[in-house]
Amino acid sequence: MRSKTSSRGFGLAAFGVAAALLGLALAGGTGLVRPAMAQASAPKVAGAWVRLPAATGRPAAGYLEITAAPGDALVAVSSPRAGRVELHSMSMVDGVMRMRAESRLAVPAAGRLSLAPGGNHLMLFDLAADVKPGERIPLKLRFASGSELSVSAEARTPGSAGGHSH
Ligand SMILES: [Cu+2]
Repeated sequence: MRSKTSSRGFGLAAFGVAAALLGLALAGGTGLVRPAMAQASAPKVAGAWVRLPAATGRPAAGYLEITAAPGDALVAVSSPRAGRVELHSMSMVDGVMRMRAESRLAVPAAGRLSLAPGGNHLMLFDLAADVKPGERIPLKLRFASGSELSVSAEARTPGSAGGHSH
């Protein structure tokens, strides 16, 4: 009699656990969880700025901080204020810093891709002649993951920090 009661109690407890697990499984299956995860890996950009060229007709350099999922990559940038935008990397070749056009700039494992003076940067060619310091230059970024992001970069005078010559 006693053992029968306790086994019934155990049966109810087991049912409770199964129901809780089922509840978790259902919660995981709803769309409630997924947008939050997608948002965590969606690219974000901070501190975008463009250093205007010292002479008209020369390209401008663009810098920004990207936070995105490791393994994702910046693959294209366009701007209504520039004829074309290239992705450039910098590396030391025979003791001289050289820049090179890249088809993609990969997001490192830490999830942070930094485009800064002396390193990776954007190169804006055929800049509109009337771009002035202080203007916000719209940039559209496209990532390997398919994400697209529109940001604006503040145009700064040619003398702004970070030497860069072409
Ligand atoms: Cu460059």
